[in-house]
Amino acid sequence: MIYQIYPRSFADSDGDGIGDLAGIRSRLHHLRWLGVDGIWLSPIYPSPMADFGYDVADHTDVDGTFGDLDGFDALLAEAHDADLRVLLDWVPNHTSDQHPWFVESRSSRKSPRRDWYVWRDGRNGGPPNNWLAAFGGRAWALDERTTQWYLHLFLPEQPDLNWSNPDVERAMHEVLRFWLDRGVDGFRADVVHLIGKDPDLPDLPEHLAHLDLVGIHDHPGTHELLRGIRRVLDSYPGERAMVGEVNLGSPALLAPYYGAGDELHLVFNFSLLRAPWDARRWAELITESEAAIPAEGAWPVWVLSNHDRPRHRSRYGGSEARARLAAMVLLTLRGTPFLYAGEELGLLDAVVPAAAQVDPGGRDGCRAPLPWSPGPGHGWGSTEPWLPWPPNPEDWNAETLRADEHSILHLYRDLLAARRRSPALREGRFRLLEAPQGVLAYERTGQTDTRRVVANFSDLPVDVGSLAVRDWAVEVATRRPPTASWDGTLGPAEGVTLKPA
Ligand code: ISL
Repeated sequence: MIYQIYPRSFADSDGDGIGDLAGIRSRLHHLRWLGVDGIWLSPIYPSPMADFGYDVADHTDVDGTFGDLDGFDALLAEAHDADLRVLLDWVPNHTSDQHPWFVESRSSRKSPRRDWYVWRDGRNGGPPNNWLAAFGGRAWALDERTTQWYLHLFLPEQPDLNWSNPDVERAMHEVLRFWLDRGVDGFRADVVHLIGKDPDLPDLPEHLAHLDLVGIHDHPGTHELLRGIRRVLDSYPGERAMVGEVNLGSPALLAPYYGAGDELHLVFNFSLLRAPWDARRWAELITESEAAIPAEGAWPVWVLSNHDRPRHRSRYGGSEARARLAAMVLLTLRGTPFLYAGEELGLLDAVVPAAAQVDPGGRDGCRAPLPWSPGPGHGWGSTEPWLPWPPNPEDWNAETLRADEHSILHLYRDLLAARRRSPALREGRFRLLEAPQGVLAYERTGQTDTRRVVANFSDLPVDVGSLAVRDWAVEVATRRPPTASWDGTLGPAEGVTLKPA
């Protein structure tokens, strides 16, 4: 299980209201106690923060807001001592417009780095093609001085790199080596499916022209680039992994990004993150994913929340019961679950008043700071962090939840412990079970053990006794305290993980 840390919002060591690396170090014990295997840090590099770090101005240093390289080395060493792997965010598709590469590239049409980015002449006085940017507007900006347009699939402050230039490929491999040499265990690769592009940059057909490229771009040229990236990782000792963000619609479109075991190690599957609260829909998506990413081939990834979407508890109408049930499913499916910091605390999105909004993508709510304790400052040493607290931090904070063994935090911990104990939950095969309406049920079978998960998504109590009473005992229940002897009914939004009696 990998735990995503959004460094600005995780923990603050110096009271400036922005999280930092020393803050993360001071909270590693929380992750160890919870049962995390590894952490992924959203970008920590020097950045003008137009997209809060996804606009990288220097790939091989740490932004002063977060600390410095020595602080990073210390964090890495402490994480490794605590048996935690460390993945960094690698942003290969674009840089900041303040990156020296781009400053040089835009300086003149003759610049030796001109071709490091995607420059084109305009068409009929307008941009070179009809592409749109992810944060609104067209995907091209005109550089007045050199009278050419550059491509930016995100903000104008995030020009796209030109990966068809071998010098760019080499330079970005060097970035990987810089951090691999320091000992990192791998990377989460930001929108990595965007790096291969048709050099003709053709218009999108009219029926797609209202969409930005992020959800639809699927160019075959990317795969050769991924194999090159994989070779860099494979040249290092130990296990180094690359998990790629590939934002394509259906699980079937993700499978090719694993290659023949020679591209990405893991590919995010956002199908549940995008799904409504509906047992049948979840069953369909899980079945589709199982078919697309079969046990013999690759290893799936599951995720319900991240720094780009409203938190899942907020998406499910704020219900704690649903958040608990979702956690049970997330942590018992076949694959590697990714947790977004704070979901183990059952956090809701913060309500961010218009005047306090800072993200160009409207994603501030899910990026609210994590409350660590009750009382002023909630462990941040500052009463005014960079974004408002999530709702009711007096109750919804790590310290208070940890003191209550029936809290959602303990449920996450118990589920992770159950996963660690059971080869079936860790690596067993997956089989969907027939279940009453509104119920998602499945079995996981390993070499030596079996588990069943029965999850009632509906708002009514359901009798699932035929699936689950005889021969089965409750191992983990989302309801706390669990009823002493289970009678085979599940209340609204309740679930159980069962083991053979
Ligand atoms: O944020 C989104 C929707 O709310 C997505 O469309 C997002 O832009 C997409 O998932 C790509 O995300 C990644 O790259 C972006 C960065 O802003 C995101 O934070 C990152 O996760 C550009 O680097």
